[in-house]
Amino acid sequence: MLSFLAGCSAHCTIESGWQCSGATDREADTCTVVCGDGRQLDSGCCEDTQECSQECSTLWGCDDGNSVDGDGCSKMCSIESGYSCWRGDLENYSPCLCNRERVSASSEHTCAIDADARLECWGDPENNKTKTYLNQYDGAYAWPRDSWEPQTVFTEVSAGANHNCALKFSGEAICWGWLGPGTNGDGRLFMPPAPDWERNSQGGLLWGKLSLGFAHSCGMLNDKRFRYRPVCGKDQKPGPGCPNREDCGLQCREEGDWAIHWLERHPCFLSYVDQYTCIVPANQTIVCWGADDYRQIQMPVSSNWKELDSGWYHSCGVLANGTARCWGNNNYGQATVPPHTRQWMQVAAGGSHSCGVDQDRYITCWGRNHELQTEVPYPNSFLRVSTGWLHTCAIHSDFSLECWGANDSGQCDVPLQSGTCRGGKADGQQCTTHRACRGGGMCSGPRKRDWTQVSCGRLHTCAVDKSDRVFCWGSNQYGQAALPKATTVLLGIGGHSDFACKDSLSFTDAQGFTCADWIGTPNPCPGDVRQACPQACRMCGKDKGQSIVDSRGYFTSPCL
Ligand SMILES: [Ca+2]
Repeated sequence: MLSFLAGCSAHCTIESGWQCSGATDREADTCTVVCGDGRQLDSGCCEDTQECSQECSTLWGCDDGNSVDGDGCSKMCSIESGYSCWRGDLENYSPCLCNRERVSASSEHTCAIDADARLECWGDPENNKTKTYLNQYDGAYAWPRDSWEPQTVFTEVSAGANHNCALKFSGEAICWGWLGPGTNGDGRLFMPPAPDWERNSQGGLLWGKLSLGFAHSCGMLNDKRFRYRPVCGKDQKPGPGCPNREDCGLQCREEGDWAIHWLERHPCFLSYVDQYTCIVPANQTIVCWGADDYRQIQMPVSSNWKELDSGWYHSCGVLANGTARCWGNNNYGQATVPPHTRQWMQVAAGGSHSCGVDQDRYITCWGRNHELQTEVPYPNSFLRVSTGWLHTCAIHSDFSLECWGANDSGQCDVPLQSGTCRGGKADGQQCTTHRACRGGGMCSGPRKRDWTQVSCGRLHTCAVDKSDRVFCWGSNQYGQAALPKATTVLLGIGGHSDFACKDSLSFTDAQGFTCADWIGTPNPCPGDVRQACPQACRMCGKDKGQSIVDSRGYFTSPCL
């Protein structure tokens, strides 16, 4: 028979990495890729025909060499929610990394989610930007003003130059810090609120990701309750963020439903549409607010984003189809994504440069290069990249960390595992960086190969390792690289680091009970659930398979 079956060689033997079965007298075997063997086969088996390319495209996923759920790559070899996974190769299993920004390094301060899933910020305290006891907070500098509760559980935080926004587990967001110049500020704190009636009943809009620039803020909506699409405002002229009225779509709500301060500042706004009467595309919409002096809040109109990152005066995103777009200041070409034949996985926006990682793990950087911040080192094989003011750091495929560009404050001096100085002024002393071995000495410590997240600030860098420890290095002029004691161990939600990456906290335990960790408001328990439920913050459904978390991530049953 003249057909080529993927997985079956020309000599009718089963090719390595495949399993074939089901043959009858009339039909050939069906072959599938073995899942869990750590090998992820690509389309090399059948690149000749159209049929084959379709078949092989379904192989996209992951294979991390195990049959365990919850590590980013499921036992069915599909990528789990909250993770990015890359193709494995002959030498490496498919690597996966959590998408959440659990530490965020900015200009003169740093914020992180601590072991109790609470906010922790350190560094320059000016403009209240390191304040995190939100229940005691002066509400004039916080938005929304009525949603700051002491027991809130956070999953992600992003630090701008003088303001921050953080994501609650519920998906709602808060922003605080400096309002910006002028009596009413520049709107950097004021994310678009949900329409009034919705806010009263169920809280604000739900977000999947937040990323802040110097004085602007961007968020990626992830709200399954309703759908949104960009529409032009009543008196708005088509502009960069709002190409033309025809593209702006059906407007199903009156403009007055939206907060005026946000609407006035934006060339486009999101129409709140009734999911039963309006047919609209799937929703992953980026919305930006705040300073617009470089058009950095005029994001391209799309409802199909998958990644977002903000630099100082520009922002970038990746669309679901793998193309990348940047907007805002482009004085060094930092907002002009170079032509690329491969799909982008992630794009990072920095001071005046940007970098992207593609599906083949190559990093490409563009924009300002006077400190060699766009010169990607060899071997070019990376999983995730972060761009700072004048430097760049990226997690290598072996989970080591590489930094390049300006190193005037030691922001590229990645900590090593403990070693001793060889040569230099500190010869023989213990060290974790080459810099500590002053006078040309080298630290003997081996590279750490367990980094899971990195965030580049202006003159400092912070990163998280697989043990959920936060490390910061570089300039400590404002204390921005000096960790508060409580943050040296960062465990994520409810003390379960496994959950930090996930959109949903429900899981099935060894006894077959569906369990969930406590999540944000509205709190189903009277007061703090940690007091109301003595068994820490974990609760389990009584019946096997019972879900106690609804689609918004709220508990549907009271404390047990
Ligand atoms: Ca796995």
